Amino acid sequence: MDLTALKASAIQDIERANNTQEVEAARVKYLGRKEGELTAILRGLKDMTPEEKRTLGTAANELRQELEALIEKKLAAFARGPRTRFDVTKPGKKLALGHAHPLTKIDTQIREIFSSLNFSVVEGPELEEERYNFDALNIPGWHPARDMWDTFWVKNEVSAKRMLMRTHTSPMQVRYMEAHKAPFQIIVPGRTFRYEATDASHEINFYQVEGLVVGPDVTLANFKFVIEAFFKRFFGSEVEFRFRPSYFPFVEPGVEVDIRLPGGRWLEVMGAGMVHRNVFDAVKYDFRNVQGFAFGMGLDRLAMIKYGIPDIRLFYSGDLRFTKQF
Ligand code: FA5
Repeated sequence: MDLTALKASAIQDIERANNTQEVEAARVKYLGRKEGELTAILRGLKDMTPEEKRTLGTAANELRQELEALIEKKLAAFARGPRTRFDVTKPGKKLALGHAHPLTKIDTQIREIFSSLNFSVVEGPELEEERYNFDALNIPGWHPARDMWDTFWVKNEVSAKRMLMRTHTSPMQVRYMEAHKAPFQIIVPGRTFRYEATDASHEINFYQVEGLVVGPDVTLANFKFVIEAFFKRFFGSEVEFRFRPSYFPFVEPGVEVDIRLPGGRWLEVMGAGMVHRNVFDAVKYDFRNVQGFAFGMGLDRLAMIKYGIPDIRLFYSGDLRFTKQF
């Protein structure tokens, strides 16, 4: 068989192969070591004249390379699998978009409202030193008020400082005043931790938003104005809330704020009061020149009221049937 005819038939066989076995059969037929047709030609070269060897030999070797490349390409195409065809007339498929968790939404709204009231938003560490969470807030080690915050203590293997997961966002009051001069107004949203039994309105891990306003003439009336403006923006003008006298070591006087639920029941949402002079002493502010109010609200509780969620534990259940409703 001459080389031109062999080439034509080999290319045809390879191209027409429908699967890897057929490609392999074509390879054996032309390039097989024993019976391959092209192999036979190449083997026959040794009996030819130098002139024939040069012309036929070159052409035969080129053809062998060509066929090998073709076979490789064909095999690669089979490995890739069949080509998919698209039906351009099919209707589009809706993408399943994720969305923010209800607590994230509430967090965003709170930041926006306070920013519009000219507050700065700052954040602090979740792993905290005993001094910031307690001592500098007028709660020394012997103080019975420490029992108000059941604490997750954390073993400290690098220094003698006692460490804990912050039980409230109030430590950031101290950190901020240590690093800044008055006047200022800040909020501190953040995660907090308490070693306590859970129920419908208590979690071991929840969120608070601390507020602190310090300046020369700040009064509790200013707090009342700010918090009323916040509630009205957050819940709407119908919201009902009340102040109750309360006690926190780092404020004097202290109050708690409740919000009326649809059923008529009151739910406590925050503690607040005028910054205690011992706290100003701890951060080296002169209590004769500045006053301040501070508050700490439960973000989860605000979310529960706003969305009518009966149990705080639902937020942390990881159940998409719950999360998707918001
Ligand atoms: C405090 O944590 C004070 N740091 C608040 C404060 C700040 C007072 C500044 C004065 C000045 P309390 O433990 O009451 O206070 O918590 C504040 C709010 O956090 C509560 O009103 C409640 O809304 C929320 N909260 C407290 N414990 C939990 C809990 N286990 N689960 C969910 N929310 C909680």
